[in-house]
Amino acid sequence: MERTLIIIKPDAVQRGLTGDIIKRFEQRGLKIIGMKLLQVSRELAEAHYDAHHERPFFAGLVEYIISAPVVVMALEGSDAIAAARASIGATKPSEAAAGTIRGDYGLEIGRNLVHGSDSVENGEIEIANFFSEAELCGGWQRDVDGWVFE
Ligand code: DAT
Ligand code: MG
Repeated sequence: MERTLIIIKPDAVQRGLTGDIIKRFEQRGLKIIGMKLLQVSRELAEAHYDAHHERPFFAGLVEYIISAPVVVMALEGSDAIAAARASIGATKPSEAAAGTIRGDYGLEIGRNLVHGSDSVENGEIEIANFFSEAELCGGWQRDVDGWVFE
């Protein structure tokens, strides 16, 4: 089982898309093991996007992610990293396939609605950055698991 960190970004929360976005991951079969609404601090935003520190868009990216509350989710499932990123769509929403979150709701790269971890290792790191162990329900048995996972 893999784990991925999903961030429903400020634009999606402000636009009232939170419920629809959660629903897409849920109906895909990914299991929610942590979820909360929070205002991201500048320190946490800079740590989360540290890989992009040298990029020209870094400052704007940090301002965007701290501009309003976000909903963060830790999701678990087989191939959770790839499955979640496929549901999210291409980084640039104008190029994202219809049917993906970005392809259905976005146009611009700086308003691309959702984050999903890009590797198993980063998923674990990012979840630990956003959630304490006590906030995660890691071992919970979902009654439909046998109908989603082989
Ligand atoms: P993704 O969010 O699809 O994993 P990423 O990790 O490459 O994409 O970049 C993180 C975020 O940074 C992305 O969601 C939007 C922003 N970003 C990436 N490339 C950008 C660019 N060329 N111009 C402006 N913002 C960019
Ligand atoms: Mg990324």
